[in-house]
This record gives sequence, C-alpha cells and structure tokens, in this order.
Amino acid sequence: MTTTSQGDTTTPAMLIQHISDPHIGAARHGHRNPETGENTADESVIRCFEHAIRTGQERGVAAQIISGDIWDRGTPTPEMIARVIDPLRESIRNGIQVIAEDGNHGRHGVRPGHRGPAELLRAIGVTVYDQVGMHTVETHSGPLHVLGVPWPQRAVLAHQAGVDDVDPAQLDEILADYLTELIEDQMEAADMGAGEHLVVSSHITINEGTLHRGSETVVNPKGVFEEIQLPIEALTATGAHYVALGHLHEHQDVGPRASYSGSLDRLTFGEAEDPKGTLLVGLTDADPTREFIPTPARRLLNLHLDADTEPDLSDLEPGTLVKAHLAPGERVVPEPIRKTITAAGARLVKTKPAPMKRTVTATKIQNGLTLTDATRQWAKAEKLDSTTTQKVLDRINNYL
Ligand SMILES: [Mn+2]
Repeated sequence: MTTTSQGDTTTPAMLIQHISDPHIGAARHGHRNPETGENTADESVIRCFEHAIRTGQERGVAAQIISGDIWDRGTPTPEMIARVIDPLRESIRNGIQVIAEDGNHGRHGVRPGHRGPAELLRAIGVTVYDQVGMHTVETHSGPLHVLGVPWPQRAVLAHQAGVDDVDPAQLDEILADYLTELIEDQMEAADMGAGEHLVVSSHITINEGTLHRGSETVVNPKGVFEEIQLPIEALTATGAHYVALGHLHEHQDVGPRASYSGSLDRLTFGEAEDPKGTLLVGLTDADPTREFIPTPARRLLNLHLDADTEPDLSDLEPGTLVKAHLAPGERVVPEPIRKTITAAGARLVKTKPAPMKRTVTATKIQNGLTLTDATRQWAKAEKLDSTTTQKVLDRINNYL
C-alpha cells in the first residue's frame, strides 16, 4: 500500500473508495483453465473486482464509487452480471452506498434509449447515474453528494442540446460548453449543508497533454472518436472535495483533488509494468488523502528477444503471460526459450515479429538517367558505403 499523495493533516471526515474500469468479461489473452473450465482472463478480472470490493468492505468505507466500464461490453452474459451483483449486494448489506455508471463499454451494443447493464444494479440498491445529475446518499458517516457526469458521447449530447447544422470543427467546443453549463446548473440547484462532502464521478477524458491512456485505446479503439473531452477545471470548479475519474486505464492523479484510479487488471501488454488497484479516499475540508490499494492483477511480461536473444528467465513466476518480441528474421520463439517459459509455469500468449527489413526505397529517379547513375542515386539514398555501391554496380554491369 502506498499513499500517492497526502492531503491536509485534518482527520478524514469520511472514507470512500474509488473504483474504475473493472471490465468484467474482458477475455483478452485468456485461455481455458483446465481445472475450472473458465476463461483465465475472466477469472482474473473477477478476482480483481472481488478483491477491490472486499477491501472496501473490510476498511469500512462509507461509499464505493465505480466510475464506469464495470463490464467490458453492453451485453454481458447473465453469469458476468451475477459476478458483479453478488459482491455489490454484500456491500449494500454492510451499509455501504454504491454509486455507478455504465461508461462507454457499458453502452456498446445497447440501442439508444435502452438501458445499459449498470441500470440492472438499481434493483439491488445501487445509485446509477445516466445523465448529469446530483445524487445525495445517506452514508454511515453522514450525507454524501455525488455529482454524476456520465461518459460524454458526442451524438447523445448533440441530440440533447438540440445541436444541428453547425460547423463540425466547432461541434466539440459547443458540446463542451453545453456540458459545462449542465454541471454549473446542477451546482446552482444543489442543496448542500455546511461541512457536507461533494464528489464528482465521471467516465471521461480530461484534455491534458500529460495524461496516459493506458489500455483504454487498445481495448476500445473506436470509443475515443465518439466522445468529447473536458478540461479538468470543468469538474473541479464545482468545489468538489474529490473528482473520481474513470476511462483512462493508467492510475494517475490530476492535481490535488482528482484522480484516475485506473483499471483493476492489466488488460493489454502495454500496461505490463503498471500498478493496478483502487483508491481509498479520505474526504476532508481541504485536499483529500489518497491511498492506493493494489489488486491481484495478472502478471504480464514483454520478452524482448529483439534486444536480447538469450534473456535471463530465472525470475519468471508461474502464471505469467508472456508476449515475445522476436529478433529480426525470426519467425518463431526459439525452442529452448519456449521450454523455459513452460517449465516455469508461465505461458506464451503472443508473438510479435520484428518489422520487415526495408529492402527497396522509392527514390525519385529522373527520366533520361543511365542505369549506372540511377543506381548511384539509389545507393546514396540508401546510405550505402562506397565499397557496397561499387559491388552493386559491378553486379549490374555483369548483366548489361
Ligand atoms: Mn475502460
């Protein structure tokens, strides 16, 4: 457990848990577990989710806020729905308030106007937001106000705002202004007592150049083109004690009062090195405290045979999933390395060949050049040394 940043020394008035992007049902790089018959990727994301929810219960949090992408798609199987409902029902039985939204993945495959899977959680007492709105829940530590700002899908916002016939280049700016006004309207209408806490929860991309997307763009290459972005100020200007962000899968703080807690598991090899977990957030009158609680995320290893053909694999832990980056010219992972991986109880799940060596360059060749001159130009563009150039010319001359 590490504290990512320390707020004021004031004793937290309320402890909440920020969870995001569980992606239940994400089967990437999974295989059938012979002991259980289940997909190992399914098992891993569920293990992370159950661990996160149980940790919040054990630490006696007042609320668990899930900032979107609970499921990997909008049409989860009944079993995947049950795997989410079971632990959350336990939280509610323990007197924990649960607040959640669908996120972009929860909307995929769901018809406009139809309910996404998160809506099913309402039946067990979860507070679900599907539009910009304030929700006040009574926790065991007092009232908590949660301003929900769901994933800002461009088409949905444009429809809501009644925007048509505008310059497409200005559409996003118009919609960002519209969304910011919706947030401001909610704050003006808010009824908050002195000393009460406000949290904003949103599945959103904050448009700051320093942010890292993590695996979100890989698991969802389309979604980022369907959304609009907001500056963080649009959310922090509410005066919220904490802004719980979801959507970007890399855990990162956005200033003293906002964080992406990050996905619960490692979904792609791009995040093999990233810590995964949830945040315990202590709400105070000043900046919140944030404690990162790691989840039992699966181990992924990028094996760079392109940099080292005889890597030291003595530390390889059982269960590790391996992606081999092949050396140039190799087409398969060499047998001894494959054997070492298997003997360690690890598993080779992906092989990436080195990029093809470029052999021909399109050099701009003028009309009327002799073959010798054209060859010299090409050799220069390819930065061939004089000896090699001469060899090429000799070979050509032999054919002439
Ligand atoms: Mn996500």
